[in-house]
Amino acid sequence: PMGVCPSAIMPLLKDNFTGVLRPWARPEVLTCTSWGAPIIWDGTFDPDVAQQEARRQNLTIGLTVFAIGRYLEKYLARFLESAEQHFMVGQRVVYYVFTERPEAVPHVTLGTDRWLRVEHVTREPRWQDVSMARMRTLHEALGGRLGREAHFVFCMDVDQHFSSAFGPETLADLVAQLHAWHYHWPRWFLPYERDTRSEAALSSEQGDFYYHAAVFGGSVAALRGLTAHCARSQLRDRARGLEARWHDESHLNKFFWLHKPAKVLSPEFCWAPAIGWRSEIRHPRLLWAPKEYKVVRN
Ligand code: 2GW
Ligand code: MN
Repeated sequence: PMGVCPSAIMPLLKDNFTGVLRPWARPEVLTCTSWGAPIIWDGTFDPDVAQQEARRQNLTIGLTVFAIGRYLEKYLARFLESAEQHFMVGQRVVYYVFTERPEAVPHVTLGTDRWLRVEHVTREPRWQDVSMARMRTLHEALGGRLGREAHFVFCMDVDQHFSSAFGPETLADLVAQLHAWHYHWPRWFLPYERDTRSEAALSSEQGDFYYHAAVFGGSVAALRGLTAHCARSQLRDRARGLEARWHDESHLNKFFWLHKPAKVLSPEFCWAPAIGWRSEIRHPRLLWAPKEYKVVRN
């Protein structure tokens, strides 16, 4: 859904972390949602304003990532090393790595006021459950030390790496990521769960965008609500013998339909190089690793 921001909601496109946004700087893409949330594209925000505002608030930003089974050796080191180069540089950052093998977590040299905590989790036998169990584990972590020490948290997949600055311009109470493969499709075509028996179901008249579960974030309180909703919905589906089409991502999309994100990140913030060149993708910040399902899925 491309188009220029309706002028009636332009005055709302301002937040602490971005100052006054410049949605007109990118007339070829949609820079705000129908409910007035900014969609952050390269050129529409001032990273220095965001940086100063985050410093002024003396924020601690959490970044959670799961590395279970072969994903640990395959992806974790590059994810963390690239985050050191590009994720919230200049802010206080705490990484939370969830794994069943804490001793195998690679040593990564951290910058000043950047911390890494390793949390032990048990491994789910089915791969679908490895992904879905994250919601419950995150909910518990947000209710514990992570929730006490961070103001804002991003939750990410590990099979990707940062390629350029991912800074405090991305912060808001509830943040959703446009899915690189689906941002330009009409909504009836989006891969939402359509089985009306599922808690994740969306009808053809529902859904704003298709969001990617590889990146979501927000305040601790908002993420407590998000993770509780998704974990509960997954359990209810399971009790009825159902599993949503894209697992936790389907439930996340239902949550964001019911609770609109305060900020939306353009696909530049989580880009899939396999898509190839697109004129509107000026400045990718996080890149998917190539999919090697046969190697890692069992
Ligand atoms: C998951 C699926 C198949 C085989 C292995 C795994 C797996 C995932 C694993 O063995 N170990 C592991 O740590 N994970 C974690 O779950 C890891 O953090 C990974 O990035 C995340 C999601 O799995 P992933 O990246 O293989 O799934 P994608 O890239 O196809 O992701 C989308 O769809 C998923 C649901 O099917 C999730 O919603 C994910 O957030 C989406 O990006
Ligand atoms: Mn992934």
